[in-house]
Amino acid sequence: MKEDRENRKADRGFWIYEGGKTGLFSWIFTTDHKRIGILYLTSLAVFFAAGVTFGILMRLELISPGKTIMSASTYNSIFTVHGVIMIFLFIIPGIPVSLGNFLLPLQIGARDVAFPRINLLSWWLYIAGGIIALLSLFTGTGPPDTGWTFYAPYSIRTGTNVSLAVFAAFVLGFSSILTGMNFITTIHRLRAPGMTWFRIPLFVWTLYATAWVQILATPILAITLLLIILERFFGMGLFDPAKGGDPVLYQHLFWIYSHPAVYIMIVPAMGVVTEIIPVFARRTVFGYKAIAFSSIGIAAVGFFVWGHHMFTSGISDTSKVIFSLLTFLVAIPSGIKVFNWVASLYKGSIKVDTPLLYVISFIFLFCIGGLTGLINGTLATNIHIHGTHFIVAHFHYVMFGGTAFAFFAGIHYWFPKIFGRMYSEARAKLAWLFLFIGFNVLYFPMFIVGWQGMPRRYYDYLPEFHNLNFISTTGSWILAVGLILLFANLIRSVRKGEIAGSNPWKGTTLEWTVPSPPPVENFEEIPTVTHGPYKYE
Ligand code: HEM
Ligand SMILES: [Cu+2]
Repeated sequence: MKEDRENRKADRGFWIYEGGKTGLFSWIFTTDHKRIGILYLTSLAVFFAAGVTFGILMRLELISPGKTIMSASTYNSIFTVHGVIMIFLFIIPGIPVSLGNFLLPLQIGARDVAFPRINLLSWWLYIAGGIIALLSLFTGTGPPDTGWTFYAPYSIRTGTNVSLAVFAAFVLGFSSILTGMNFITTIHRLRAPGMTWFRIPLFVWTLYATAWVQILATPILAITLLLIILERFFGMGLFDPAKGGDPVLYQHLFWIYSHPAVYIMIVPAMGVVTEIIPVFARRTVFGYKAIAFSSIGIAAVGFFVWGHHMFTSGISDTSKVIFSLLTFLVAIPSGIKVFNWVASLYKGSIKVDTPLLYVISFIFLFCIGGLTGLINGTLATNIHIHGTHFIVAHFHYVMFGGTAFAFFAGIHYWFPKIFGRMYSEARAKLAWLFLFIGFNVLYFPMFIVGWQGMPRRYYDYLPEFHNLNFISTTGSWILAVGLILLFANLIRSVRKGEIAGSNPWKGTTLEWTVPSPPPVENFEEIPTVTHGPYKYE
């Protein structure tokens, strides 16, 4: 009976989440966290595709020295827009607003988030920010060309559309703050009876730590970006040395947000990884409390290391040494997580389905990204590699190889729950293969040319860097094929995939106790929790 109803529901498709309402308005005015999660997932996919397209175009330009397909100023605008889209419209909202929004109430045994209407408002602000960012591309004096970091004094002086782009990031910041506020209140107030703090799934712990960074750090960015707009309109001189201002002050304010922001990007990804490992290793997670506290630890220590972006900006030697030391400290809670993931897999009865394949890739790529982060954080080497493609490779390994690969793991893991259908495992594995090979062929050569001195943010380079750049560009094409295969498989499976049932992976967290897709009210009755998650032995 229950199974039949589930099959009939899945067969009619996921878009009838709210009491059978369909149509555009039932989506853009919904207050259901599940629908809002899917709205975000769809919007993120569109912006990600735009960001990837700009990335591929840059690689095409870099296939050989000299001008290939674009001018130097166009290249400057493209890496700026690529960075702005990927940071503010893909990876910062990323996992929390999509998978987090869909899964958080289900994992803690609640019917929705604490403020459903504010949840919808945060999506509207996200879309508004996205539209303003796109407007900055096609209106006025042309797309911004400062880099996504909007460094002063150039961002004050350049005639391009910096004010609009900065305003877009400002609006997106509020979407992020509202989401953070919503999640913290939900986790504190709406847990099911018996769901004590050490019975919460570890994905929820990472959403909790991330939400605190969102509400504490984002206002700093909001004020800093507003100051750039005021500088451009009124020339107050805060960041302009010609008027007694200090451009290094801008860098401090920008990175006081933007470094903690990298933990908004990576900590939820770590939560997805921790969630998937016990299910595909069929054993409980190693060191629950250590993993929970390491999420908080990373978020907290992450507030004190921003100066490592400024070792060549003329800050004092004392502060350089302190920031370098603190940067090493962040590696400890990250290392605890990696150790516990591997320990949880050890002696498990491993089933290598696509979610685990992306998880294992995450651990491999994140370690390369993390360890090169220690090279960047070391004063002696940083002076040499700052501003080169070594840095570009580093952050793509952590943000793309890390967060995006974990995102792909999470999408495949929770796809049956969200859409009520299975994806094609064979096609998913083929997509993974192209992605993994393409990724390393694309970004690993950048470490080498960067170490040899190739500067970032130039559309041209010296002939001796030609071979490795050619290889890197071909890597971007292999990666693009992988992304197309991944999306094609998932989009096809939404309608044509096999009916999934409520618990295809035999997971033990609460979302697997309800039908797929879940009913509007999530639970017929709010469950009472008597033990922690990941019970296998
Ligand atoms: C197919 C995918 C991608 C390709 C081919 C690509 C390629 C590139 C290249 C070549 C640059 C360096 C430009 C330069 O300094 O000369 C760059 C910069 C950057 N990329 Fe990507 N990227 C991709 C995906 C991503 C993803 C997924 C993210 C983050 C989530 C990301 C974030 C950034 C950022 C923040 C910059 C710095 C932009 C700046 O200098 O202001 N990229 N990318
Ligand atoms: Cu940093």
